[in-house]
Amino acid sequence: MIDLAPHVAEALRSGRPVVALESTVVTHGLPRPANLELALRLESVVAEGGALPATVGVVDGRLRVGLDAGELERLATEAVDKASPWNLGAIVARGGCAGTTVAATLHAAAAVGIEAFATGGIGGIHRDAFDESADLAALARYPVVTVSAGPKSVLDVAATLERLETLGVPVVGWRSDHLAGFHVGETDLPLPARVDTLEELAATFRAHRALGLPGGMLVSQPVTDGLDAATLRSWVEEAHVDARARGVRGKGVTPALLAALAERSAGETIAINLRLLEANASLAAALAGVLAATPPAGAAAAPNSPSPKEAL
Ligand code: PSU
Ligand code: MN
Repeated sequence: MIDLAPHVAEALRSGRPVVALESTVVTHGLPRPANLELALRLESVVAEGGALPATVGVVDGRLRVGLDAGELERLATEAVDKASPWNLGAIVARGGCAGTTVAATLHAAAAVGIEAFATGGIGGIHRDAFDESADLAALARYPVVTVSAGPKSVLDVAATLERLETLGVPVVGWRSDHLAGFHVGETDLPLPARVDTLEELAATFRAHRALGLPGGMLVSQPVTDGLDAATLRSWVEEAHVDARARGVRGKGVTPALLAALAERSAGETIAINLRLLEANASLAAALAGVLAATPPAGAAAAPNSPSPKEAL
């Protein structure tokens, strides 16, 4: 039931670096037309970083890995669903279209053997009790490295980090000691590990897997020139008041909060979101290069795997 684009299949077969990209950020995370521009831009950033981009989404009842430009345009411009593991089967069964969340994208990436994935901010624990993103369980389950700017700033970020610890998801700070705060560069929450080179990043993931530990790893990359924490906090408070007043529930909560933040900040949160998405795609591409050049012990190195990119 998973449609793997032939060029992505070929790249994976020959051991070339591939980066998965999600599409809920396109369908529900950003306003039009910035969403489509961003989708195409992220693919270019991954390609410039020496890896093949594979954007994941659901089109006419098929879970597709490696959407083409026409499919991306449809997802960016049509009213489509938001697919997570709990509704993915239903959307496929009725032949629908959807953006895939981090959780659904991780499932697809793992199913086809993609090890590197870039998103903006991950879902996590909301302030309202029992609203916890399926992203957390998926990070704990699928052997993929997710590059993010930390949990989205509308969340209870400290609780989200605690849950990642409970779930045994390694959270690695990219050139930073504290968890990235999505729209703010760094939070004051210390991380269990910091790395400063791509080789250390790849080695950390390989060690996690070689120890027989399940699931993936979360890379936390602070955005440059993020918002001041106090300013953001006041906008987040207002965004929650807005969402509560409108009675938003369930999978509508995250998109509504992000839209409210964009309005409060006169678009500044969107500009930061676009910037961190590009930075994460670039880091994921470079990491994919190193992972392709250093496959796990036991797996044969690809004959023509590229040398790791040194630019970062
Ligand atoms: N990152 C962004 N913007 C987004 C998302 C991530 O910069 O809109 C999406 C991801 O697809 C993530 C989802 O999986 O938001 C989380 O939604 P929820 O909180 O309902 O699990
Ligand atoms: Mn939720």
